[in-house]
Amino acid sequence: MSQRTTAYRGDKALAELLAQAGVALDSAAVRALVAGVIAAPVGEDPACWLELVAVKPSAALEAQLLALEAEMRAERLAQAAEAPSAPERLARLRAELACQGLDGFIVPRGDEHQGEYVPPRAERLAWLTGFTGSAGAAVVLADKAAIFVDGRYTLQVRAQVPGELFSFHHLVEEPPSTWIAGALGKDAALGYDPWLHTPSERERYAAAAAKAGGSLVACAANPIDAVWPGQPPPPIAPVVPHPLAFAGKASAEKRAELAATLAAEAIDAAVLTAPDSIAWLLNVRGGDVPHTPLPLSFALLGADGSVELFCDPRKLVPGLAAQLGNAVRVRPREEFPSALDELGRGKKRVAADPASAAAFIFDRLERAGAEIVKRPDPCALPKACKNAVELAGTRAAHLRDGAALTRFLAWIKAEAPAGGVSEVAAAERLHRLRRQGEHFRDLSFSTIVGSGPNGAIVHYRVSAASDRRLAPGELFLVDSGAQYLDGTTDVTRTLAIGAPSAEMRERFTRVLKGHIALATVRFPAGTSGSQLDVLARAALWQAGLDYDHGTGHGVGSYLGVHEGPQRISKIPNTVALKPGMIVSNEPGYYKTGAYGIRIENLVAVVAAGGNGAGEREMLAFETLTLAPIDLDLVEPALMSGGEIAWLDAYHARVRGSLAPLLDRETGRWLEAATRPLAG
Ligand SMILES: [Mn+2]
Repeated sequence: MSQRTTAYRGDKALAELLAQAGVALDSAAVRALVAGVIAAPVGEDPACWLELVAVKPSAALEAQLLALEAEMRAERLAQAAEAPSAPERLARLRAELACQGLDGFIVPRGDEHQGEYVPPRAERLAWLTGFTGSAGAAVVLADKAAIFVDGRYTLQVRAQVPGELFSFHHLVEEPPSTWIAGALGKDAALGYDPWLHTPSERERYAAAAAKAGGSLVACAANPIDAVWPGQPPPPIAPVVPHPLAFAGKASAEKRAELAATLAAEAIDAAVLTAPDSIAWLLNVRGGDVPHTPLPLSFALLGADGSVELFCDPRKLVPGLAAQLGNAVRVRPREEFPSALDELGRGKKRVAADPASAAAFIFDRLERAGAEIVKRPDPCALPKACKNAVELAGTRAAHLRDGAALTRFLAWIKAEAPAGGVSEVAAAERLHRLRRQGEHFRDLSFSTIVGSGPNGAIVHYRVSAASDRRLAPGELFLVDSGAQYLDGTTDVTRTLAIGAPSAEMRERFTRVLKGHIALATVRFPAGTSGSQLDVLARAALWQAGLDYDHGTGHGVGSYLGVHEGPQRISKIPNTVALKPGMIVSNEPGYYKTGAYGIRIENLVAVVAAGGNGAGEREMLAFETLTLAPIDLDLVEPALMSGGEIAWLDAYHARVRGSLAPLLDRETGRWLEAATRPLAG
């Protein structure tokens, strides 16, 4: 027990304090609220939720609320320790399925928003199987069960999931639909939760079930929820305004512009299911999932620019509803299905995005009589094209982020060769350095620090078990980023610890050549990221090398570190790169069992300028990220004069921009680390 923590004095004492403060909630309501609070991630300000109870709680009330929270967290841990065993969990699910007349059930890793991060409540796959990876699925039948993960998680799934209960399969090479087609019995009913699948996923499963002679059946309620004792409630993190000083455009203006596009297509309403779209449209931010300031919610945008926001009203900080204005009506999340019915009864034309909206929504609209228009989320493209204020914000955020990263890199280069730095210690130090920056709110994902062979594992996450010390002669890869109020960052640097081998220098330089080719390209308006992807790979291809991940993803403005609709990838993508879009430029090279290399900067799409004689509108990239690229790994003989000039100019810019933010010692280190290669 920390000495600062007061003991909880009981519900009666709390009720008295609440009454004294004029708070309308009773202690049972406060307990329900706290249950939601502890089902959300702990942010930089762990006490921020107190505002949801009282604007200015007395010291005594504050202490009791925090004591209650601590007590409930401890209870939750104790409960988790007493969770039923894996065979018991599977047996309970099978019994529940039998009760519902089902012969099987599909358990995806996902929530109602099909997002990358999910709240604890939606971690059904982890609860059932023990597998905690970020992607995967399981299928449970009466007599067998299977779990599907991709190449990242082949080892992890075997360590976490009992092989006698689940067979292991590759998510892509042997997907659940293939397994279902072979394993489901004739006339069997395979259940699924229509909130957790898009219509196209559902079609794939339905076809697989039909192939086996069975059928796919929508469950009215998720059967896992029925057998999961102590399943966390939906998360409650404060939804706060995102000030105009950072957002750059008022919500009313965004809504009016989108409304005009809907009206032009004779669409009455658009269903918004992506919380980042809703956050952007309403200029609000939340904290319901890790590393992305999302308010989990749904919304309906009307062709008149009005919005119905389906969100737990307890999450809204005082005054937010007033700030949203009369055109934004907050309704409880539970009323969302009936609002879809209302649209159907009115025979409305309703837009929904088949790539991200749940099958439930399409079914409900259709059944109620709505005319469904399948189109991309109307917020996705305008959200991706940052306005001038957002771009100025991200530039400012990148200065702070670059200074923190540079202090970190100087430290690693000095300390690691002696063998005194572990991956975990490195990640913690970088977090501490970033936290000192103005407007810091969170990391934008959990830091990837990979030394030696760990660097070759593309989505490596360090754990106590895998932690290793950085050693001379190895490469060290650090992929990290932060959420600042004015921008989201994502940057990867690869460092030589001690002296690198000639092969490491050669491979690194090829990755760098790809990075520079993409950073310096000029391209006509209308070009998509897929058309540019080859630039980042050509120098590797020449040597018979490649990397198995995308080259660039969109990045939000104090929102998701991964966002669409644009991307730079081998996978076809027809979305044109437009001015204001932020994408990553992150080619890499990975030698299994030995080392990994990645060089990642964020870039913004800008008008190319200059070249007035040109006939076409040309675009280019402005590099946003400011941090030195390790010259110990650069082989100048492999580079053209133009490439060397780019690197020198970039380093001069890094030095000039960051020097005023650095202490003298780090400044001196940066001076040397960014010395020009051209004489
Ligand atoms: Mn990235």
